[in-house]
Amino acid sequence: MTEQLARPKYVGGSVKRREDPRLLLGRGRYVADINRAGTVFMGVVRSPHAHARIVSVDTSRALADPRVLAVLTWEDIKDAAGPLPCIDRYTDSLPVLQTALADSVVRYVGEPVVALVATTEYAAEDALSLVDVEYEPLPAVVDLDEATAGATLLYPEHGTNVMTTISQDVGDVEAAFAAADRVYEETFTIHRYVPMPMETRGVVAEVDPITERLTLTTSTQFPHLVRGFLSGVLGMPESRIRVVAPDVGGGFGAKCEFYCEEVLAPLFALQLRRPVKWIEDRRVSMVASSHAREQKHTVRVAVQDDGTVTAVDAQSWTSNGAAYCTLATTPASISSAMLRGPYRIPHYRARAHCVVTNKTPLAVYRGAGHPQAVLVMERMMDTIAADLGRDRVELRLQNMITPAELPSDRGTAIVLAGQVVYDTGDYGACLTRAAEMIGLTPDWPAEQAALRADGKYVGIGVASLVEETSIGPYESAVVRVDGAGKVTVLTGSSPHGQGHVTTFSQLVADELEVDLEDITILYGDTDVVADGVGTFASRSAAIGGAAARKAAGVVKDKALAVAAHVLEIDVADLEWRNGAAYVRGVPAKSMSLGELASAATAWNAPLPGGMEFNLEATYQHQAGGIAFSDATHAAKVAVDVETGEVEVLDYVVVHDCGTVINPTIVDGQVHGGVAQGLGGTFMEELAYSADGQPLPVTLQDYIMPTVGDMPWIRTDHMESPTPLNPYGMKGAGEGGATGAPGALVNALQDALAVFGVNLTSDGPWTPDKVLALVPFAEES
Ligand code: MCN
Repeated sequence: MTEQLARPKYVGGSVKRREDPRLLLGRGRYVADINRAGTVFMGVVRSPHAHARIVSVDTSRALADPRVLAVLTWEDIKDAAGPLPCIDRYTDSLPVLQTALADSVVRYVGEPVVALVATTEYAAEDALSLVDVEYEPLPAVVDLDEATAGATLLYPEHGTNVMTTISQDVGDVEAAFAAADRVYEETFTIHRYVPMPMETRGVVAEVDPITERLTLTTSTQFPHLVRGFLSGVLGMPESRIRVVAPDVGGGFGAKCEFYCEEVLAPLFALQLRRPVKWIEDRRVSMVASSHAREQKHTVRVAVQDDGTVTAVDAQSWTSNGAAYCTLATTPASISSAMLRGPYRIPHYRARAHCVVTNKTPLAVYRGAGHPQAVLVMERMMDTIAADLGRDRVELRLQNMITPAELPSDRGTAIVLAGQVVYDTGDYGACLTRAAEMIGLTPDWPAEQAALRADGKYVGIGVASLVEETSIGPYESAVVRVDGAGKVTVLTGSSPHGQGHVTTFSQLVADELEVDLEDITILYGDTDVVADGVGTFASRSAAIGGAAARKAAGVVKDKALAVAAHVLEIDVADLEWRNGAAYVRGVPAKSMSLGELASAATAWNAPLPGGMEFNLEATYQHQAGGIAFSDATHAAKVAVDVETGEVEVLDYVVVHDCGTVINPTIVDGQVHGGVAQGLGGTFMEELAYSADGQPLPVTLQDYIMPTVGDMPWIRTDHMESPTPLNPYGMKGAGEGGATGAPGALVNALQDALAVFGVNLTSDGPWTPDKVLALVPFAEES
């Protein structure tokens, strides 16, 4: 027994975010805040055409401007810079990679064609109009069906616009359909929208005059991967490149991409030996940062009369835009591997086609391919329930995988992540709780009818999901303690809003039993943190956090060994308490973490058994599989049938991300994701004209939700720890975005079902589109 009260644990507590005071007081430091002496500014001439041949490029007028210091065209860079990588290409994917500048053909509006550097930002912007590019327009293909049909080809040499087809085959689909009592078939469209981080992208590239190394400061989610990509593209050893991600004002997937500007600015810096800066404006951000979501799905579902769903046969088409970017096939891969969500459905076939179109390249956005899959499956569950006259919750529960059936190998695979084997969770309990909280009980139809009799069109929708999180391969951490007993943690998980400083401190503080304030978390600089992977796929808590806590555990063991050595007793006679090594039964005899760190330095007594000096440890946590989080979203909406406006009256998320480190942070993650799902469902659309011009290019015509549009979100947590790390955490960063479109569209469907509607799109359900569903709207 210890003499002192046990120290309260931080993990599981709603500790206030440690990073917020600095950010809220305006002391954040983003790429745009970096102003080195002698900085020059990059501008990029972009294609105004969706598809055109470049006939000629004449930079003489720009070069004649005394403020213009250098210009790069394709001819200048073609030998210096290789194609930009796509890391999720399937082995049989056709090679359609981007280059830092277009070679002979442009394939989307916004594609970089020429880059220049001038003395000021204004001069760089002015000089763009001095570059003369002659184009010969080619027919553009923006429609997914037309692109798939292939009458117009983006890469004629491949003879098709379908660059990859991903297959998932589980069980015997043909036999299941032959034996089915009923078959439901539907086609769903999912529109294009964008991640839209508050901070746009930006880079500063500079060459250190002493070491001649290149430093790229960039607003990225994965500085270590950027270092590797840049090394590959420029053929420059990684040891000569330092990548820094300072404060990053959101990424949402758009910044786990490697972009042309991250190659062009370094090329100029190497040439001019001056710091080169580029900051993306919002207009450029909307055409030059990655786009998301756009897919079409056709599904056939085999069902028995008793409600058992036996098989799904799915085809999907993703509008990948003009070329493969860093994470090009992941959305299609995830939506095809995860379509069945929490449901057993023993027989499954999917063919997911990645199709090039004359639009901005499409990549991952919070949830990647999950929100699309959830929308499709959850709409089908409602359709089947309605047709069979079954309760929607009950039908779902009948088909849901139970805890007793876990772990469950689903027979599908996700690119880069591996086999889909659901680990832990109680999907039915999540659904039951969410349905209860929102009021989707057997009494709901009667309540709804009464509201309708009163002229109110109110609907409830649910969407249950299982999502891939915490994918590997590993994350690294270093934990070191100084002579003052203060702890420094280096992590490869480079945050951009998630609150890692707080949650990683909680994990390490609990392991070492020290105060949060004693811990400094460092990240985002490849020279400071030698090794890392990055922040995406809701992986940081489960992989990076586990690595940090493990490293702290190694440090603790080392500290105990040092204490045993100094105190000349057996390590078994020591115990770790309150950040110190205590001799068991002799409370007065102890050594603090600071004393132990001092004792472990080289100028003190040699350590036993060749132990390395200093209280420091490095740990790589390798993910032994995918941790699957789950949730049920439930939304209650009211439709104003006179105006088409939809009000979200109530919103519930019951979420299970394993062991919760910080409930407030997890709630915040869920809320943010729901806001993005709500925006996509009711407002946001990056639409294109038939000839490939993006229609909204400002935030005046691309409508985003504001706080006034947000419902009060009620969350509840369930905790099914994963066995894939010693502490049980799974990912929490994307579940909010993943479930929202499905729940909201199902709620809208429920509200308007009386009109015989069948919603087969994720929206955006703007008032005019909603009004078009109301038969008497025009007459009134
Ligand atoms: N957390 C926790 N308990 C858990 C799981 C997570 O307390 N069981 C905490 C984590 O410690 C972390 C946060 O919740 O502070 C999110 O953790 P995690 O789910 O591991 O996700 P990542 O940190 O890897 O973040 C990536 C994820 C993704 S993929 C997108 S997209 C996204 C997101 O996080 N983009 C964001 N959340 C975002 N939040 C902000 N503010 N900005 C973005 O761009």
